[in-house]
Amino acid sequence: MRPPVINSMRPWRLTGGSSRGGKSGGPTVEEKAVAAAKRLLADHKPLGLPGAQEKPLSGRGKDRMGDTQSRKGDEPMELLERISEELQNGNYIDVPKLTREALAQGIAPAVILSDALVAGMDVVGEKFRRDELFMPEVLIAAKAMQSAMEVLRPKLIETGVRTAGMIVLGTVKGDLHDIGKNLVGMLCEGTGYQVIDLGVDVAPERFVEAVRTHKPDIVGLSALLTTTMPRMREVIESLVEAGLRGSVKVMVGGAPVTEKFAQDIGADGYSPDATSAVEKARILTTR
Ligand code: B12
Repeated sequence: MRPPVINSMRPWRLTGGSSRGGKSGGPTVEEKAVAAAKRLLADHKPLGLPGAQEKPLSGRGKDRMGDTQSRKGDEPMELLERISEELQNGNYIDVPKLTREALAQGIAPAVILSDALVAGMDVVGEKFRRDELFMPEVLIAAKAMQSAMEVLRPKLIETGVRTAGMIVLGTVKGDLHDIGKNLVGMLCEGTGYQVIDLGVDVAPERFVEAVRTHKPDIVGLSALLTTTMPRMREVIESLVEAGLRGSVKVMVGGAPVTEKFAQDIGADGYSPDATSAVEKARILTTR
């Protein structure tokens, strides 16, 4: 069972904090939905439903936990498909287990990453784009991806698999919104990028310092407030002043940010959502 408030709308598309419910003094629908998504990310707990603490949400309200235990004798392809499927279900408990099993079967880490995890996340991204999945479901799938990445990361490093590139990510100074940024970070990480997350309220000097230290391919800037959007321009100007602008691509995003704004401030790329942010990152890092 799921709380209807989560599945009945896409809260980030609403405008105005009092569009539903807020007038009574209680939290608005947006606040509740976002708080639930944040809880999921912070605690690995599925929406705080009574009796559901041990289990993640699975696809379309159906509890699939019972049939996801490791089965002996899975063929490698079948196992990869199961990982992909469980990732799409947001099964963050079994996805890392199955990933371990795939490694134990001798499947190459890079194959698990591309054919199971990234393949699953691609489906999630596509369904999200078509409004068939909602933000909390995407966040749980991303969490499943993160859990599997924790298993895979050391193996990928061991086997010398090159990452797709490095991204330094942060929400600009004065802005505390980080849900969208985190989603972008997770999907980028899930598709092979090394992500260094500087957090929220990040001053231009910190972005500059991080570029100097880590030499990333991309700096990703997030802003959710019209009042903090100008900080993005300041970051770019600071990179120019530090003589680092030529060495790094700048990608910007956040609800009020537009393609035109990105061009005006001299950014290299803009994306309206996490899925297209990954595509944009790929374009920027293969140029
Ligand atoms: C949650 C929320 C909060 C939470 C933030 C919690 C957190 N940890 O993030 C809290 C309660 C703290 C908060 C505070 C405030 N908020 Co607020 N908040 C929201 C809310 C409801 C949802 C934002 C969200 O998470 N959306 C979901 C994510 C997934 O979407 P997203 O952030 O847009 O990210 C996607 C894309 O934009 C893109 N993206 C994002 N970042 C990046 C980066 C890159 C590089 C790329 C490529 C793409 C990209 O990909 C993401 C994933 O698809 C919005 C309303 C709304 N419906 O958007 C208001 C909203 C953003 N807040 C608003 C305001 C005014 C405030 C406050 C000033 C309120 C106040 N008076 O105190 C404060 C400011 C605090 C501060 N200094 O930052 C306004 C902004 C208005 C404006 N035009 O500036 C909004 C629009 C509400 C409204 N309609 O009035 N808020």
